[in-house]
Amino acid sequence: MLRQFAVVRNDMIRTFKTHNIRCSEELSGKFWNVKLLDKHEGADCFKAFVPGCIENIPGLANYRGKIEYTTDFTTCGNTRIEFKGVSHFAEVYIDDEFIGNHYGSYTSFSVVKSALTAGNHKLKVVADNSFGQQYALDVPNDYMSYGGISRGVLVEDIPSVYIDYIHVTPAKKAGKWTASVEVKLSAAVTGLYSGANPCENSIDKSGAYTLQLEIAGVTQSVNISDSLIYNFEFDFDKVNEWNIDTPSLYYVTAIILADNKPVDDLIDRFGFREVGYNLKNILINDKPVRIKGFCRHEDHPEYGCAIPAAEMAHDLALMKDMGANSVRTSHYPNDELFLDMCDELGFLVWEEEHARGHEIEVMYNPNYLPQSLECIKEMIRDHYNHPAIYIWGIQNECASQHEDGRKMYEAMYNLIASLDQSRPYSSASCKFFTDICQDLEPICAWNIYPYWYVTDTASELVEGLNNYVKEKTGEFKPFLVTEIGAGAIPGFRSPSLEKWSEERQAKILHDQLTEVLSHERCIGVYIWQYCDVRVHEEWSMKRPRTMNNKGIVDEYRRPKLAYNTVKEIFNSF
Ligand code: ADA
Repeated sequence: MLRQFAVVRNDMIRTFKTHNIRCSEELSGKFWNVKLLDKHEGADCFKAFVPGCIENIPGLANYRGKIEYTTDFTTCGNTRIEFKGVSHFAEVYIDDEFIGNHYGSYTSFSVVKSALTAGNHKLKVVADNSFGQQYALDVPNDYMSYGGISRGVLVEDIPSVYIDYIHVTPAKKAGKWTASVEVKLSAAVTGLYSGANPCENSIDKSGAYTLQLEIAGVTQSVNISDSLIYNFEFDFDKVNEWNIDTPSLYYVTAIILADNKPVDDLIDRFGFREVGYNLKNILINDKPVRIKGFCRHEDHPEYGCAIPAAEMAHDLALMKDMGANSVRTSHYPNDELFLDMCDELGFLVWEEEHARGHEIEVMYNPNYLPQSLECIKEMIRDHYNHPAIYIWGIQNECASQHEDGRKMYEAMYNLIASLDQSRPYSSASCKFFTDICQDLEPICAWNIYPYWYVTDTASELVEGLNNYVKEKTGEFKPFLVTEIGAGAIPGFRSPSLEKWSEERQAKILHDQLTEVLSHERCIGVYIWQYCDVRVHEEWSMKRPRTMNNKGIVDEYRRPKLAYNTVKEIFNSF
């Protein structure tokens, strides 16, 4: 039995309503009860706002261990609870019954509990941000691995058969736009659903179920059988394309009707755009775009990785003010709310799965490849429809020089190619002249730091690495600089341009960006990085303030001298 009305309040989880029929409420956006389960100073139990990071609770900046969150919710029967991100391991209980667990801070998972009695029930989540072999992707790193329910939470009433996701693949054929749509259904069976455990329960065919799909005023229907996947093909006479200057968006709505009565729905959003590339540009609907972007961590001194919507919008405003047209989600899938904003602004996204700087010893952890593949599955399942995402990235600066590393890269690329044929993929490499994975990827990407880490000029590095790729693969390939930059301690001023001064950073960025964007075989550049971010103590001897200080703005988004330098250069190319 479903509630007679759809309560939809998820305004801080997506920038648009995802249901008109399914009763879906935000469980985040309020205080939950918290109990610390590992050693710490101060109180054991208190209330904490969700979403949030435990490290932003006074006195808990360095908490490592388990955190028990509890809250209650009301339902009428089959209940689905979706978590957009729990850092970085979650065990989920409903009325103290263990439902399942999930590893991975940056991708969503859901739990279903069927046939709950109408009324109030208890939800318990035990989050864990400790390090260990069982959490292969999280190590003390050059960014902060936070703890807590760091993204939104939704509670929903679902019927016995519900809509799991909708994937829309737009394509231009003979000058006309088409859309191939895949809708996946699932049965409301108790369990935890994730990349490794997708909702693949057989659905009950009793009753006349129909699946109705509507895009841009065109509607198609199909009878539901025992299949979980339904494919539709649409042709359109005239639509508005999604481009970076005119980012037109369309909704797609799927509805399940039982005996002609709507019992479930899902609304998602997409844009009519195709991604291409050549040796000079990324092509969006055949229009050339030179990438001018920033690498951005989800990090803020007051919010940790649980960045509120207003700050996400402010970050995008500053990046656009500096003349950027793209952001790289270094080094993990981002909050879907941020991606919605990028879609609406026409701000291109290189989105990447969770990995930074792992050598082969870390990659040999038996959990590493399975957990990386699961992150990729969940990233693409959740973010497939975002037109702003033009490329999927993997394995930032991991062991791409090693034969066993190559095997894992190949497995990840094969998975991406099986899930999404509409986008290219790549990996940001620092293995200069030793990388053996460049033949696996359609676009080659390099992290270079001329005038900061190395004395080579930017031109020499771009020329040399282009030639290396040609030598290894037999051809020049589209070449993207995925990181370039220098450090500056905010407020350290030095007329003699001492290293770590703001003047020195501005000078280095000027030279780096001018040379890279002047090179004919470079399709674009991402500055490392947008803002200063907190790093782990283990990095503090190389990171003054225990921060990565290569931001063009500091951690409070206050501009450094390089801000105007970047603005001048980005706006002159
Ligand atoms: C690498 C890495 C970044 C950051 C950067 C730096 O390129 O990909 O995450 O650590 O170095 O600041 O040195």
